[in-house]
Amino acid sequence: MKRLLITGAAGGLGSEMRKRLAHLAETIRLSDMADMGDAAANEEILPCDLADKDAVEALVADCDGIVHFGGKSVEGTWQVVRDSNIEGVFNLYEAARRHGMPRIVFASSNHAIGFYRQDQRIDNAVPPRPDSLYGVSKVFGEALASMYHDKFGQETAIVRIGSSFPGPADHRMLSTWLSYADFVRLIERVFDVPKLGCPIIYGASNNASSWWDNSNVDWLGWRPQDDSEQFRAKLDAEMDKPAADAPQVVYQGGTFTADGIHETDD
Ligand code: NAI
Ligand code: 15L
Repeated sequence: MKRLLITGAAGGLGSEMRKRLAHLAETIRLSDMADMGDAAANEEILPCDLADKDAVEALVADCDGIVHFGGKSVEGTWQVVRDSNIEGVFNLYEAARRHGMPRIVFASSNHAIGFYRQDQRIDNAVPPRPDSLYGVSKVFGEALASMYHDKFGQETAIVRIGSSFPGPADHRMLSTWLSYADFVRLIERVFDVPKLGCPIIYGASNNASSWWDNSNVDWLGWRPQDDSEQFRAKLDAEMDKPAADAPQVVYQGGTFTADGIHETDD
């Protein structure tokens, strides 16, 4: 690609992928509303609030691919979730429609299906069961991507990311963990395949205790290689196991299922 846009570039995943995706394009365009530091030789930095339609239009112009990480990444007030994850995603897809429909990786979340139980194995055809306003906003993003594909041919990889951090922070994440290396392998496949369409992909490593079945997207050729089991003994030693009826061990979305509606910003 000539130019790849990464939104949310100041965040945890964005700052990691900024380093790891540099080989995918001649120029990496980085955007966030938080500070992203200085641009490296192959980078351009364009600060932007995703809720600002005109700014997003300019952001997307001249891009051949987009990795969309920007937005509220946990539960928040409706106003914040709406501005970043509803208005923001709409602005992004409208800008993409007007600028050549670059292929998009949409960072959806396991919280779009968080109310499935951990004793259920689910594939990408199950109805959404969001566990929070945040999860509802990701369901909206998935639906918007689907509509732009059916109506205009816009291609998107909808990635229901589990937990993408250096390692699992608790026992639940042994099932949901997505290593950075496996995420890079997935993004490489998304931009490599001749025809993408608009698949939903569970973003998890090759974890022995996974709840998610990606067999419907085998054709993509993504083969995650890491397994969270390497972290189990350390977690066992460091943490008490929660009670058998605690949300962390009942629902796939963990504690998000037990969180109330946020009326004020933290
Ligand atoms: P993060 O919170 O570290 O990064 C999100 C970035 O988006 C922040 O730098 C923030 O400033 C920016 N942002 C928020 N609202 C914005 C707005 N209105 N305009 C411009 N920028 C805005 O989150 P993280 O962990 O890096 O996640 C990235 C994406 O992946 C998010 O969309 C999140 O929902 C999704 N995701 C991440 C998971 C993970 O395990 N890290 C799991 C599931 C989904
Ligand atoms: C998410 O959607 C969040 O962005 C991330 O911070 C984690 O909470 C992750 O899900 C998770 O479920 O572990």
